[in-house]
Amino acid sequence: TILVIGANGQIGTELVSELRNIYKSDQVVACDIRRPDYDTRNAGPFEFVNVLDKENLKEVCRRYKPTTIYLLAAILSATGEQNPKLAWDLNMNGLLNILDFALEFNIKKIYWPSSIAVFGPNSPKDHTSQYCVMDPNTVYGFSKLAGERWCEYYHKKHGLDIRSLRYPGLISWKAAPGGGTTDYAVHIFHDALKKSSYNSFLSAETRLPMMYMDDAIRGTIELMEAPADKLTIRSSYNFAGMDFTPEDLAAEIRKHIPEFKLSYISNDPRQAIADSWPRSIDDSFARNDWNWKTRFDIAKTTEEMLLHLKK
Ligand code: VAH
Repeated sequence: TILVIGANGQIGTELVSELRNIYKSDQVVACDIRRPDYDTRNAGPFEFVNVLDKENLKEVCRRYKPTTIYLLAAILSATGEQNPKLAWDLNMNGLLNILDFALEFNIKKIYWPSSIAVFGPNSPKDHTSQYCVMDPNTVYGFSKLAGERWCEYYHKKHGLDIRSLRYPGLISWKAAPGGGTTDYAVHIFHDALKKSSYNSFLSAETRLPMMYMDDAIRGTIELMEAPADKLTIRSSYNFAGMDFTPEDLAAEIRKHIPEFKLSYISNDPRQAIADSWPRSIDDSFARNDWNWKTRFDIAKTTEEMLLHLKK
């Protein structure tokens, strides 16, 4: 069995569906602290799991004897700044609990997401490479960077097969994003269809790395299925799709909704977070090690988002 913890989030919702398409539905256990919305996914087993509750985790592991765990439960960048200690506790101790359970229950493979938020104001901004100065200044960012170090440590020291990607901002229509700095790139599509306008919390020229969810899910599963001996990175892989500014995205939306208007909010705290992150990412290790190739550019992403949200 496969456990997906944080199954109701933006990534989990789509990952559970895809894993249930690939494997038998009853082999994929969706776990979350909230009940899932069964209308939006293929039904299959669900368990209440809080990664910070070791007894609860142990009980679920004993019952299902998982061979693989995807740990997606986390507090993202913007929300994390409102509750720094809670973000640290969940992001860090949640991971440490799972790493220890993986050893105790002999779990074959673990997936844990990192983020481009591991980079900071002194990291190179363009084509940011896998190895460079990293000085993240959000709790989310440094919890992910510390988590990456733990992943590599458990791999080296205990031989644990743990795999990870540094996701860029993820754009999707099935489930809402969960309190990140890149969320504007999802909200903009909802508002474009609802009122032909959007008030952006990031400024016109803020360029950030982004990816369409279909690519993110495919890349995640490709990494999980890659032969272990091909993987040269056991912290977390740089992972890129596209990069754009709010202005670029508005221009793309206007190809479908010519009257679309974009305005800007000033002084939003998320601007400073965005300014500390890379504008684009060099993901050559992912391309070389396990043949990563993105499929969705800004035009295709815009088309898909508008099409699905309109329904
Ligand atoms: C956030 N979407 O904005 C997340 C992410 C690329 C950043 O990890 O916090």
